[in-house]
Amino acid sequence: MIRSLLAMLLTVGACKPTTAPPPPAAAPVRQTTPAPSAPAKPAERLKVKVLASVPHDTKAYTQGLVWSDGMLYESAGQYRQSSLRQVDPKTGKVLRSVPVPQKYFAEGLALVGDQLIQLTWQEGTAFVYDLATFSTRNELPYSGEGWGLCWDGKRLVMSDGSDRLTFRDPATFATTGGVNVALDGRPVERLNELECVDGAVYANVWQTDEIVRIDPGTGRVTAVIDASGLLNWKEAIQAEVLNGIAYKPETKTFLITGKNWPKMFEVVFE
Ligand SMILES: [Ca+2]
Repeated sequence: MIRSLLAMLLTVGACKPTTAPPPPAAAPVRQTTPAPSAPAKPAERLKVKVLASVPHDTKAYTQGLVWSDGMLYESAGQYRQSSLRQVDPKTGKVLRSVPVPQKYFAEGLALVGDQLIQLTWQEGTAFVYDLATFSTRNELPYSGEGWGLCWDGKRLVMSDGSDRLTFRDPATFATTGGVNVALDGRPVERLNELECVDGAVYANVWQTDEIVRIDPGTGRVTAVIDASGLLNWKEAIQAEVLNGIAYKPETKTFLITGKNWPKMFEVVFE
């Protein structure tokens, strides 16, 4: 029995090919270590194309600008002059204005549902207003400076004058994350007024005529928009810096202005 089994195994063994089968055609060499990351695509360089202009209150030291349902909402700064305004975008006329208490310097503005949230510069207080009545509903504390604010549908995005964007819960104002902003690897400081648009964040860069478009997932600046030359020299003498971006989803256009500017501009970036 054992002998016959052995004989059978030997026979099977003898049937095996004596040489190994040829290797399959050589497969392309796969890198086992990650390739060096490709250099990030350089930021786009865009310009502003003006479609229309309307008057803007030169008394408004614009710190926040928001579009909603055919109306503009504006936060104006400076101590003893700060206010929350509703502005007719067709005429620039201020339809409503409520003063902010004198000890506060109002800053960025965002609309969350039926509430407007207004930052203050160094006072660590965000005012929450009822959109319909402009009455103050709440005050939310935070630490650090307040500059720009926008709402991306899920979270507030806030700037503080540095290269940092902080994400916040709209109900509690608690920090939920953040990102540092860089253009071609270099930090972009002095991020000011913000606008959240389709997953991107647009930011004025304080004391420049530039607006940057930021990927808030990585902090990378994906576009630099040159918004210089909007005012003529006579207008520019009286005006402070460019600040204020609002997006009109109906027309996919932007409204931009500046602190104490005599005009607002409806524009596209291209
Ligand atoms: Ca804005």
